[in-house]
Amino acid sequence: MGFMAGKKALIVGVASDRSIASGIAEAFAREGCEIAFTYQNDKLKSRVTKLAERLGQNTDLLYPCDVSSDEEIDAVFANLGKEWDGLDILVHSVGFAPREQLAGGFVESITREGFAISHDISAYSLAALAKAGLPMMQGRNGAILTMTYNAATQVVPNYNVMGLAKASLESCVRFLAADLGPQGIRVNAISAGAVKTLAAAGISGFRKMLSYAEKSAPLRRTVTIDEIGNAAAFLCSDLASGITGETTFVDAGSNIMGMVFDED
Ligand code: NAD
Ligand code: 0WE
Repeated sequence: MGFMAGKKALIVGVASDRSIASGIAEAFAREGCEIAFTYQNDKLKSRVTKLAERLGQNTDLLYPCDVSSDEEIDAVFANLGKEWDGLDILVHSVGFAPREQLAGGFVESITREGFAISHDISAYSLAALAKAGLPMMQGRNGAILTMTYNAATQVVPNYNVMGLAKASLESCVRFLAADLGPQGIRVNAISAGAVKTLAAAGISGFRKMLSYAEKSAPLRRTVTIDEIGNAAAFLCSDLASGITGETTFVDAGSNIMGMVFDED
């Protein structure tokens, strides 16, 4: 029996088989967790359906949810509440800034609108989902997990306003953890190393970033979505019952390096 047997999870953020959320779903399913999913829009519905089928999950538990809409967020839990008597786990694996925010200098690229959108979709949405999901999560050792990136605290070229949004997201994890802890709900983040997903496609210089990680990370490689999924399964399971408000790195050790020398 898996270490998540009997748990019920909602996963937000699957867009393809390469999504970090797909790696998380894979590990959750393997450990015996039941999973419901949301999808951002109709274009992505069939991909999420295929993943749910492959993982042997109930394909009735798939709900549209653009996290910029309070109505869609409310509808997810109204509908899920008709199927499940409660929810143990909420996974938030969503990040977005308008593409032009992620290229060029920080000052040059940032706009009021780019700031507002990136913070709304990438940071506020965690609080919004936690708020709407709270009634279903009460009284059952719940766990909430989000995905962040080291550029929240260390400057990474071109990540720009997303770095600010991730800093806000990590702070949100701590405020949620403090607020929901008394109700038995734990809130954590995984800070993942760079992985080639849709959100990384078309980012200029992304290949260079992956090869830099292969040269500089203590493990001399990048991480896989399976490795992130395994850490996520641990953090959302009762094995992590003493851990809340934390940001756990799953990055092959990259974040510990203060300086890196060229090996050749
Ligand atoms: P991905 O493109 O597969 O996933 C991003 C998800 O965000 C998609 O499912 C997309 O539908 C969703 N999304 C975007 N805007 C949305 C909206 N308005 N409403 C609902 N959903 C919306 O890419 P990923 O790399 O798996 O990203 C998942 C998370 O992991 C993000 O928070 C990202 O910042 C974080 N992360 C990624 C990396 C990396 O290198 N890929 C590293 C560290 C952290
Ligand atoms: O969080 C991310 C990706 C976030 C992201 C990606 C996109 C691409 C498509 C947010 N918004 C958008 N908007 C789009 O239109 N990562 C951690 C991956 C990533 O993205 C970078 C990175 C890394 C690493 C962007 C610049 C520099 C490094």
